[in-house]
Parts: sequence; C-alpha cells; structure tokens
Amino acid sequence: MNRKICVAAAQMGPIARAEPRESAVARMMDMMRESHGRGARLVVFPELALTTFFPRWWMEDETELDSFYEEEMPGPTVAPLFELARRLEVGFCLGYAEIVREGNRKRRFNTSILVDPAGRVAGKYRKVHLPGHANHEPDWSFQHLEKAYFEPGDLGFPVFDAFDGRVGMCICNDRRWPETYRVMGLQGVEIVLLGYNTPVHYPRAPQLDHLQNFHNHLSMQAGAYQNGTWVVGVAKAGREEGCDLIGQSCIVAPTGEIVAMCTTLGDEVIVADCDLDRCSEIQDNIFDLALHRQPQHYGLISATHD
Ligand code: CDV
Repeated sequence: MNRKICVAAAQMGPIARAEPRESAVARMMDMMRESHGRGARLVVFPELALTTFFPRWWMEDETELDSFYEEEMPGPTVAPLFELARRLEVGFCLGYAEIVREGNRKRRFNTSILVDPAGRVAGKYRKVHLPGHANHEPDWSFQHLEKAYFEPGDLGFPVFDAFDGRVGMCICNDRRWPETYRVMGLQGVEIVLLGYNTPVHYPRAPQLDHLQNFHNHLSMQAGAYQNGTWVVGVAKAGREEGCDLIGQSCIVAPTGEIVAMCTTLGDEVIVADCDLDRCSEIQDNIFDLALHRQPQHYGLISATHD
C-alpha cells in the first residue's frame, strides 16, 4: 500500500481583533480550496485560528473573554469549513479556544482537532505546555496570558490512526519540548501537526529575539529527526494588532530536512508529498527505540519538581 499523503500547511496572516470569525473561516475555506486544487488530502491550520491571539490583552470582563472561545465544534460559524472539507474529501487540523462547562465551572483549553475527510472529528488535543504568565504585566508592550486564560491540557499526547498512518498533534510552545515528540514517538507517530503564534519579541529575554525563526525550525527539525516523524508546523504570522509574529511555516521530513516553507507573512499555502513509509528509515535504524533506548537512565525526565 502506498502511504504517500499530500499535506498542505495553510499559514494565516494576521487576524484583527475586530475581524469576525466568518471572515477568518472564509480565508480558511479559500486556502482549503487551493490546497485541494494542489492535491492535498490534509490541511493544517494555525493555533487559535478563528480569532486574533487574544491572550495578548488583559481582560477583566468575563463576557468579553468568553467571546473568543467555542462552546461547540463546529458551531454555526465554523460549520461551512466542515461542509467544504466533506465535499472536497479533505481532512484538516484546526486550532481554537475551547470552553467546557462542568456544572457552574467553565474549563478553558487551547485545543486542536483532527477532522477526517468525512467531516468527523477523528482526534482532539489540548495544549499541555502553556507559556507566558497569569498576572497582568502592564510594563510590557503586550501580554501573554495563556496561563490565565487556559488550563493545561488533560488529554496527554494521544496518537490517532488516520490517513493510513499514525497522526499526533501539539500546539505552539509544545513544539519546543523534546518530551512532546518523544511521548508521541513512543506511540509510533508518523506525522505531527501543529500550529503556532510566536511573537518576534519575547519580553522576558529580548536578547534572543533575533533567534526566533532559528529556534522555531531547530525545535521542529530536531523533534522530527529524533523520532523519525514528519512534522507540519503552521504559523499565524505577520503584524497582528501591533505585535509581530514569525512565519516560516514548514513541512519537515523524518530526516529533519525542511521540504517546504512559506516565504511570506500572510495567508499562504505550501504542500508536500509526505511518504509515511519514510518514517521507518529512522524508526527502524538509528532511532529504533525498542532496540536502543535506555529508559532506566531517564527517570529524572518524568520526575516531578518542586
Ligand atoms: N503561542 C505560544 O505558545 N507562543 C510561545 C511564545 C510565547 C514563546 C511559543 O513558544 O512560540
């Protein structure tokens, strides 16, 4: 069986705070049509793709905060994207802010879903590594309040049987952590789908700002190679509400090589034929985990810290 799948990374340019979801969904539908026209069977969209990156603002009004979250997926605004996918028979991966009501309690997650070509949700992931801070930092030019607006994901790093392969997801900051890829690698992952919103400026360590693009690719290429998996990393890019976000969305082969990369900071589709059988070149050789791993020496990796 041929396990070559044409995958599209659908990078998005900025989404203004006032831009309605309908507009963001229309942009995604345009890119889904283009991806399909270029042969893609799977389209990957960014983190929090339906709205602006709202954790950059301190919000005390809960109604305002809630307006950035989805209570149902798909709700009426996002349903046309699912319908188009079904009609074109393409799957997709979509990042969004999720609210779950448990009695009087609202639980908030930074979530992504994998949707199969029949328009069914085939997998869900909730972001584990939440960057930023929980308190208002008025001296900084913008906030990064993921620690205030989300709780850490409670689903672990699941891997799903889909698209004739083993598919995993993670979200933005997760891509910088080797454990993210390894936990999926141990489940035989063959393609990791992820979206990101990465500001060029990091207020806590601005001396590293010029390395943002380098660290983006470094993390994904290392994660791909060390686990013998394809990685598809998709940005929301460009100047969003005065905050510059990096682009360079890319598709990385299991060898760690970048095989396609966006060259703009706007809405842009790139595609690559991802042969899932190529994963075994790495997984059965240099990183044959069953043969070469020495977990008795790795205890500290999962030990808790104070
Ligand atoms: N959305 C993110 O998770 N952004 C972080 C930034 C804040 C460092 C990232 O790791 O790209």
